[in-house]
Amino acid sequence: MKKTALLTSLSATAMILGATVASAETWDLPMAYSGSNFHSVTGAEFGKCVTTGTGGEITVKTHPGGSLFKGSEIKRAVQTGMVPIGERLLSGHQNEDALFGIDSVPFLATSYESADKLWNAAKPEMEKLLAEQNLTLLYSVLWPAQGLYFKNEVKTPEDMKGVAFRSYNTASARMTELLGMRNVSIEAAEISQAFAMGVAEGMVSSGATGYGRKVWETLNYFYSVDAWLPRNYMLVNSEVWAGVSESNKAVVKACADFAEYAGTWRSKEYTSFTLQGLRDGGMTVEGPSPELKAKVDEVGEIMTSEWLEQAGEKGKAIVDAYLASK
Ligand code: PCA
Repeated sequence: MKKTALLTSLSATAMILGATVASAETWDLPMAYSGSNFHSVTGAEFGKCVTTGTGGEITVKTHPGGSLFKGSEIKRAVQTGMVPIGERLLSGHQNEDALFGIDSVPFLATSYESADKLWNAAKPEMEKLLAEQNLTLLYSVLWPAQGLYFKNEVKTPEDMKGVAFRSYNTASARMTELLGMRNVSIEAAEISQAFAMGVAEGMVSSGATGYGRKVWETLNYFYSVDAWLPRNYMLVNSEVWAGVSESNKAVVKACADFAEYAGTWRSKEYTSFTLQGLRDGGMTVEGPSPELKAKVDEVGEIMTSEWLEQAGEKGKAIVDAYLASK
């Protein structure tokens, strides 16, 4: 090889290496729930998939347990570009737009099958709303059905009066209030401590969260009312997303599809596994008494009409499409 040809080829190699180094980036990915929670495990696997699939051009670094941003801050952090990507329960932002609470309307969709149908009906509007907020949806995974946790036995609505009850979104807070209890908002990552200190004596949540947080250390009853199945969402900043190469976008999308599938599968498996875990921990796990069920249904009806009023035409169109698909 002639010297000039060698130099040309060396500088071409250097340019390629330089280009590769310049385009390598790290995506810090904040998540609200503890590292052992199945959403966080799914998010971590998604991150590994992206890192490997893009050959390190996008290296995803996960930060579970609210360690980088607290649950309530994650959406804003992604929207404003403080981080490129994040995972969060969107119903936590129902106060911004009622549509974010579509998955937490009591008794509208109480199984995985119906929750999927509701999601299919809601997805186009949700993606539009997210796009207006500089956010692109990558995947979403359901939590198992929500039941009522209490320290003391609850047979009648009277037994709930004045109980300090932990909420995590608009719907859980409103339900607390309508059931005659005192609302205390606490992120899942902090509930074990809150229960231990007596800050709250109950909550509405899934078996998965109660199991993961070992709530049997302070709570004794779980009533499986199946109020709703909320979703966590993996969101990327739309400007960041627009700058991703087509080939890396394809990798990220494939990893997202896989994460949605695997996360949903885990969520389903976890439903009975975690309820058994609560029993093994010493809790009574059963259906609600007829009086409790009647009260919760009544509250559900009030909340459904309130949500429909807040969500207006768009909300009604989604619910109608969902009901027609059932
Ligand atoms: N666990 C989360 C949200 C829904 C759930 O099942 C929590 O309790 O915060």
